[in-house]
Amino acid sequence: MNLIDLRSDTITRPTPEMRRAMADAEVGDDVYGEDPSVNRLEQRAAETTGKEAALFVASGTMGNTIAIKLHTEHGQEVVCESRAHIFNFELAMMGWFAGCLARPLQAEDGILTWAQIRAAIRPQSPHWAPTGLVEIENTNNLAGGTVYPLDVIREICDGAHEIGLKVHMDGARVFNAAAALGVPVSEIVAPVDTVTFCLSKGLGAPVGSMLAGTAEQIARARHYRKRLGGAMRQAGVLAAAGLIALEQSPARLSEDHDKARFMAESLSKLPGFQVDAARVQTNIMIVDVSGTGIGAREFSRLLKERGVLMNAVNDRQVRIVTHCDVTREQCEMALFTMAEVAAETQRAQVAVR
Ligand code: TLP
Repeated sequence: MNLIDLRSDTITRPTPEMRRAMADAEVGDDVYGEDPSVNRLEQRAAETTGKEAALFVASGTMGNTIAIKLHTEHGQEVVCESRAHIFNFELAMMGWFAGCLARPLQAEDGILTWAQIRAAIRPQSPHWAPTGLVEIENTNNLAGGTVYPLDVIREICDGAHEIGLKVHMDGARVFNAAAALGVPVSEIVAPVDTVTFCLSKGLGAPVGSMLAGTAEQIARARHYRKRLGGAMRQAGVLAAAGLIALEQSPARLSEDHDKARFMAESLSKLPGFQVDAARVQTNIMIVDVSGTGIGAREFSRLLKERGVLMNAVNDRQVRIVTHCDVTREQCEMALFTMAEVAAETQRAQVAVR
């Protein structure tokens, strides 16, 4: 069966051009700083983000883990949004590696404001752990790929910097944010201290993420990467694909956003589904399927039987992610299958009654 995979943009496969570049990559030992492809990728990532330096890391999780360690001391708190990847999906690495505790805040659409963050910052006290870092996720994955407005990022960073706090952006999908806003990534990340972005999601590379910041921070980050077992040798084989992803893929991300908007608009008109299409800004949407009369996990299972994959994120909602390896026709097929499952479950319920 030809599966239509809407589980994540992480499932994208390298393009033929990426595979060719991987085969032909110039390589060396990156632990000696001698891999020309890795060096080129790190330089291009620094230029693209407008930061002094960048580091190639194995994953977004590794990039975020290192960033948190860079900015904090053991026993501090990291302020983040309640749906943040660092809080929910990184195996408590901020506790395990950096000795920090999350201070999660709930935000409408997953977009924090400075006013909210300021209220959560711990003043000096014999009872409270001091705040060590502010983290913002852009786009906010589980809030449905929502995008931080530029002025909100600026205000958060100005406020945090004024009281001596650093801001890290988990920009796993910051290129999607840039495509949605129509601005370069460098403009989005200019006020933040460090940013992680992923080559292996919407940009389509097989492996890897980048962490960007000052030269001093990235030099320290190199030590932490080694400690995490992330110092790779002839990693240029991977970096070569990453370079193509960085240069070529951002221009096509708006196609993924169009496919997502199309799906959201169609779903908002289908009985049994709830999604606010106007809020779908990028390639992710969270859809409430409880109106079909079955839970999200069962819904996802029934879809899978019919060749469509999407993940349940809780009992009521599924997440749909569009990407370069799913066509508009496949999105239409997926909609058709979703409508079919909803109609069948409704018919079954009427029959039981
Ligand atoms: N997200 C994955 C899953 O882990 C949920 C996905 O399918 O979306 N930050 C953000 C905002 C992410 O969405 C992810 C991955 C990461 C970091 C971690 O990246 P990796 O998987 O490379 O460690």
